[in-house]
Amino acid sequence: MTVRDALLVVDVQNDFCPGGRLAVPRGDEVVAPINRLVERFDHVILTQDWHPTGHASFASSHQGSAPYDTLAASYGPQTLWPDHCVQGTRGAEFHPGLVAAKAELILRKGFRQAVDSYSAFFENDRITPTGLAGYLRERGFERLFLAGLAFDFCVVWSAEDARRLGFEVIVLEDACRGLDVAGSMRDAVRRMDALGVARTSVAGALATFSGAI
Ligand code: VGL
Ligand code: ZN
Repeated sequence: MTVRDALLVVDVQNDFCPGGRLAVPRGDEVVAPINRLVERFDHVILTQDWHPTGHASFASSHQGSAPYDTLAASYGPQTLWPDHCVQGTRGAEFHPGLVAAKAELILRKGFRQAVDSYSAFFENDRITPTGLAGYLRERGFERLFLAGLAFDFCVVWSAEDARRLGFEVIVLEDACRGLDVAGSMRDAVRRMDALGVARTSVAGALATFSGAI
């Protein structure tokens, strides 16, 4: 590990864990490996899905729509979800087991009523930046390690954008879990491979840190 490395922990929130409103199967299993990573990294950034009530990504906001339907939003196709991660609710809080105290930045996303934001870098209109790229560049980070939920939505979208923005990206696969909606897991792996997003295990990454790099 070098001073140019940062750990980006994506959306480890109650609503994405079993019992939550948009539960990722076995989503809570990412907490233990992520805590091991947090202990080893000098720089930790967390993202938090953070929607207002009645957000445009909620199926409940569109009459006649059901969760997992696709809606034609002004900016393109948008999957509709159960209400989740509503600002200020327990579901939007980080999983209570996550060691969040060390984070130097908590980046909230999806707070604009009409636009969703899977990626930590750009909203789903693909134009509006969240400011994270500027933050990372100004701090001198060049290599990002990603973990969290959901592998096939917010993790892959963030990983792709990070690559396009010129960062080196390593996804820690066993510290992620996915939703697997209509082949989205396989699709996510393909998209990562196509952009040169590296995939490895937590143990594999930590082992390289013990050696000199
Ligand atoms: C996410 C769907 C809707 C995620 C967030 O964190 O992957 N997925 N909002
Ligand atoms: Zn969301």
